[in-house]
Amino acid sequence: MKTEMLAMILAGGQGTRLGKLTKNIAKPAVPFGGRYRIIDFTLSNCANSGIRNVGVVTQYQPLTLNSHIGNGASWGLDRINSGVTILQPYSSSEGSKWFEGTAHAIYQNIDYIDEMDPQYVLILSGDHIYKMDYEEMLETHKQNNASLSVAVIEVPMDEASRFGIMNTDENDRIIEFEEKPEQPKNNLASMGIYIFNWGRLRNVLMNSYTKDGQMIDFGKHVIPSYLDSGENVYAYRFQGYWKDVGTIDSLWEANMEFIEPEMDLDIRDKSWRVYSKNPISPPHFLTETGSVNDSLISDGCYIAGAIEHSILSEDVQIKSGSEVSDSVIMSGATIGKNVRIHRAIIGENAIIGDNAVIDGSEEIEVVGYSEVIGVSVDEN
Ligand code: ADQ
Ligand code: ADP
Repeated sequence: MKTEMLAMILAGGQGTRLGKLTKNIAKPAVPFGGRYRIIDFTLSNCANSGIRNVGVVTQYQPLTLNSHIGNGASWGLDRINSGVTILQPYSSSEGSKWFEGTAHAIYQNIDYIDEMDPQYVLILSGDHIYKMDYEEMLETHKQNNASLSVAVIEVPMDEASRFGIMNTDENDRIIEFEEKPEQPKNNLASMGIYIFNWGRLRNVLMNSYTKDGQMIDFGKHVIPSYLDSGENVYAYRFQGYWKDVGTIDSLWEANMEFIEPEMDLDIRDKSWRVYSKNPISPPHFLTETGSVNDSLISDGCYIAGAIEHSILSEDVQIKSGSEVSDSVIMSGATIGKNVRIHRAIIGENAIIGDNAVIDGSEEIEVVGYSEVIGVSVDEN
C-alpha cells in the first residue's frame, strides 16, 4: 500500500517537568482546555491536513493515551487501510528495547513505515498546542527540493535555550543548527516538526544502527549529520499560535490564553476543527448561588460557587461559597465549600476539602490526579 506522506507522532516522552501531572499518564494525554487532551491538536491537524496514515509512537505510561485514541474514530482516522496505529515498544529476537530517543524511536518502527511505503515521513511531537496545515509544509518541501524541512518559529530570546536554534541563509536554507544551546545566537527555533524524504532517512538510520547506533535524537544527531553531509535542509516558517506545553508554567499559561476569545488559535473556526473524544455528560448546571465569568465550562459540571477566568473540564463540582480564579480544574474534581483556589491546576478526580486555600500567587500550584486535600466534603 502506498501513501505519499505518513505522519509519526512521538508521544513517548516522560515529561518529567510536568511533575505530578505526568506521574501516571504520558504528557500527550494530559488534559487541556477543558475538553481536550494535548495530543488532540496534533491529531486534528493530521485529519484537517488530509493525512490518512498516522503512527503514534508511545512508550511511557501509554494506558490513558491508548484508550483516548481508541480506533481514531474521533478524528475520522478509522478507515479501512488507513487511520491511526498505536506503536509500542516490542520485543525482538535481540531482546526488548526502549526507544532511546526520537530518531531511535523511528528506527525501531521501520517495519511499520516500510509497510506504508511513504515517500515522505512527517515527524510530529505529541505535546504542542497549535493548528498547522502540514500539506502546505509538504508543498514548500517539494518546491525547495529539500531532503529535510524543519518547521520553525521565532521565540522570545530568553526561552531560546529550550529549543533547537538555527541560522538560515536568505532562502531559508539552514546553515547552522544547535540543539538547546546554552548561549543561543538567535531566536529562530525548531518546532520539532520535520518532513524527511523517507528513502534518505531510512538509509541514514539503517547505516547508523548497523554500526554504532549514534543517531539517537533528531535534534542532537540527525539534523547535524544532514548539515555535515551537505543535504538540502530547509526551514519552513510557521506563522500563528504555537506552544510547547512541557512545563507547568507553559501549560497553565497556554490554558489561560485558551480562554481569550480573540486568541490566534481560533477554536471556533469551523473550517479547522479540533476534535476530541466526547465523554457525553449532561449539560452543566449553575445553581442560584453559582456564578461564572470569562471562563470555559464543560458538560456535566455543577457550580454553586464563583468561577472567574478559569477552565472547568467535564463533571467538576464546585460547592457553595467557593471561589475559583485563574485556574484549570480537570475532569471529575470535587471542590468543597468555602474553598479558595487561585492560579492552580487541579488534577482529574482530585478532592479539595471544605475551607481549603490553594493559592498559586507566587508559583502555580498543582494538585495531582485523585489527590485529596484537607477533609470532609459536605454532601450538599
Ligand atoms: P524536545 O521536545 O525537548 O525538543 P524530546 O524530548 O526529544 O525533544 O521530545 C520530542 C517529542 O518526542 C516529545 O513529544 C516526546 O514526548 C517524544 N519522545 C521523546 N522521546 C521519545 C521516545 N523515546 N519515544 C517516543 N517518543 C518520544 C524537540 C527538538 C528541539 C525543538 C523542540 C520543540 O529536539 O530541537 O526545538 O522539540 O518543542
Ligand atoms: P521533559 O519534560 O523531562 O523534558 P520529555 O518528554 O521531553 O520530558 O523527555 C525527556 C527525555 O527523556 C527525552 O529525551 C526522552 O527521550 C527521554 N525519555 C522519556 N521517556 C523515556 C523512557 N521511558 N525511557 C527512556 N528515555 C525516556
